[in-house]
Amino acid sequence: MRVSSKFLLLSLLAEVCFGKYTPTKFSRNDFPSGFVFGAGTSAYQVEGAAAEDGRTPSIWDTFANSGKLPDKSSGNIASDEYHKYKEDVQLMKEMGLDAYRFSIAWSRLLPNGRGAINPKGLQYYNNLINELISNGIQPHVTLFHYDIPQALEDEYRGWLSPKIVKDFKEFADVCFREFGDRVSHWTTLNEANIFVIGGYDSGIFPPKRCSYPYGFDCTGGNSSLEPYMAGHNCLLAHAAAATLYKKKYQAKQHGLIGLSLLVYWLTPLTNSEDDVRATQRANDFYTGWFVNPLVFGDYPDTMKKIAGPKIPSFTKYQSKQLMGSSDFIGVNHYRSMNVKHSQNNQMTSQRDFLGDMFAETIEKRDGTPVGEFPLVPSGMQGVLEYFKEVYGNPPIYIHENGYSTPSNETLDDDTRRVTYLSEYMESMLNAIRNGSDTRGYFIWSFLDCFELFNGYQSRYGLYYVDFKDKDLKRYPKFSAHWYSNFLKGNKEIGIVKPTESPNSHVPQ
Ligand code: IFM
Repeated sequence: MRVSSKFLLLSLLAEVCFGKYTPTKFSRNDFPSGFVFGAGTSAYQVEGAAAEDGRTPSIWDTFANSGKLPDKSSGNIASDEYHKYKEDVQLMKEMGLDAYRFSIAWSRLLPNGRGAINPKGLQYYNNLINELISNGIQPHVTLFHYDIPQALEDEYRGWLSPKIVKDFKEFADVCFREFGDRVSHWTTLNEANIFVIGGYDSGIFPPKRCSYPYGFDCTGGNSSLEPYMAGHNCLLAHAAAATLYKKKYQAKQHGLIGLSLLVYWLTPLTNSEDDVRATQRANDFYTGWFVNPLVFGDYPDTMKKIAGPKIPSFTKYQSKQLMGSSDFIGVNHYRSMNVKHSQNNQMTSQRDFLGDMFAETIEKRDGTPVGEFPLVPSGMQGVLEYFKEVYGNPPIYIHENGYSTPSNETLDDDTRRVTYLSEYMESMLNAIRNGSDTRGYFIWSFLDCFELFNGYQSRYGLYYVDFKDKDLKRYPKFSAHWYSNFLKGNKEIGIVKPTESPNSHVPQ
């Protein structure tokens, strides 16, 4: 049975009237003027059409098509946004989004990683951007989201080679030149820190490089060394692209450019000096690794001391280039961790990147039952205030924040997502009221899509996608209605407290 949006809205209103929910304590008018609310996706996770119109594989295609994910799925079809972008933009418009955050598939635009532009790829992104603009939605574009062209991985091992800097800059140049007249916000790399740790230390992400015992089923690699090399090249590639944008395009295109990271809120497990120090180290290794070079021009001292010669150094020129390279930091925040000091007696050269941290992280759940996505809203305020205090309050966009439910989710499971989102947004508002320069918030994800860890086994979307339906029909979840009401300034229907859920189901 397909349940209409009207039905959902009515049940939602009924819940409010009969007192099952309490109204949200804030409305969008409480946010600074110009604050941007949106939702996001990434190319490989939604586009599909993986082998269509001249696109070539990226490392993510290779990773997914090796059949290693729990459900043996891939993004070959995904949510088919390549063909359904017009429909999706209409849904965004109905929802009232200010902005859509999406990424450009490098290998769709430049199938060889460099050189000839694929005209069909160019056409697709022009169409998507034009459709967004003509519906009043700002495009916030990411250049790299886990999907380097396989051609460059094969040629020189992608992010491990300094050659990537020139190729990334060339790809960025094409994007700025072709799309920059309509794009207000560019992000060079998505979650650079976690992409590198997952891809080159534990090997759980593409390109699956790691060394035993830090990862298994590795495609080759060295977990002690490669994360530092790949991270360094990511920073230099970001700096090269951002400098190009600032010199050649920014004055006429008036956009902004930044880099995004996944940021945990880290707190010591106990008050012991050991745990407090371990927390600072963990912050430096996870976040400072990228943010210190962007703000202060160099890696954190802790990292340099512990990693010694494993961590490359910047020239004076590189350091200067990095410092001016980001107009904003994109923060992807989902989870909070307690940190415990851990002793590691291995020699530096044998320890992996995570071992160099001398810290163990333990997920904080604040009472959320195991099996459910943890709800620790104070983490959002914690992260934003950390940036304010440690990094001099740089402009921040929350690029991702969202709630995952299992794949057998029905629309009526969605009250927990609404609780999560509203409480994290309230926490963000508290940080803004305390002076944080946070300028935008994007829910991950706009619609259900192919997930990094587990294919279609979990769902983050505001829109439910029926992956069993050949048309991949989209259905608004309860959270889609909730967000839409919030965006339209309707305070009363901003639901906070979950009790029972509306009894609507989509076909399974
Ligand atoms: O789906 C991912 C996204 O690609 C990167 N950030 C985390 C999301 C949820 O796991």
